[in-house]
Amino acid sequence: MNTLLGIPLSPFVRKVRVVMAEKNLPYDLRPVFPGSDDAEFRALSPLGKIPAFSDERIGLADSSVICAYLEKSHPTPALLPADPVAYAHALWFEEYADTKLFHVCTEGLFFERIVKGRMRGEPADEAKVAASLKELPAVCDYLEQKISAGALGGAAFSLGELAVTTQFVNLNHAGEQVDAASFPKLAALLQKTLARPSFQLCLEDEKSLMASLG
Ligand SMILES: N[C@@H](CCC(=O)N[C@@H](CS)C(=O)NCC(=O)O)C(=O)O
Repeated sequence: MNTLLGIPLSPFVRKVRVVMAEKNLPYDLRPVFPGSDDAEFRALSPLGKIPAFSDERIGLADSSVICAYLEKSHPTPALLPADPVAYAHALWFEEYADTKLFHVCTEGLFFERIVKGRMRGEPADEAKVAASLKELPAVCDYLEQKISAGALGGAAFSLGELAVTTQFVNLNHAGEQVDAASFPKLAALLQKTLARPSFQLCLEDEKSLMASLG
């Protein structure tokens, strides 16, 4: 049985959940917070980061490693294209999302406003929030250009679009939206991706979680 350890509001946990939904793989979701000292979690994730994953063959940490494993072990439908250029683009946008978008959308906005502000009742670091909001247009502009160039948002849905979109979900949870007037292609890509049943399943769960935070 596939077991995923983590909490649904994490963009990296969502990334793996969407991959498993796209590939129609059943799994148990075990709620584990980042940094938990749960022994089974620590054995799978020595860095203490979520998600962690196990099945009957292997235990793993890191969403990119887990997604790569799922792609090899369950190749259909493919989320990494066969064409070398499209393959490299998908991997690059996964990397860009996991680093730059994570920094702006999740660490800078979601963590400050939701994790600190609403879950922990601590004041948000407003300087960090302001710096992330300042960085956001340049990040959106970069993605808009890449969509125009055909590197992102092509006909076949890939891990690239998936990884980008999961970070923007955290931006939305933090009360911000992509400016559709300035970045119409990016806004359309996100809207199309979020409408997929795989994302909708996650968003349904997350709606009640966000509402429970008050
Ligand atoms: N590269 C990792 C990043 C995972 C990650 O940073 N997860 C966050 C939660 S969204 C975490 O567990 N943070 C705890 C920490 O950094 O100690 C992945 O793709 O899974």
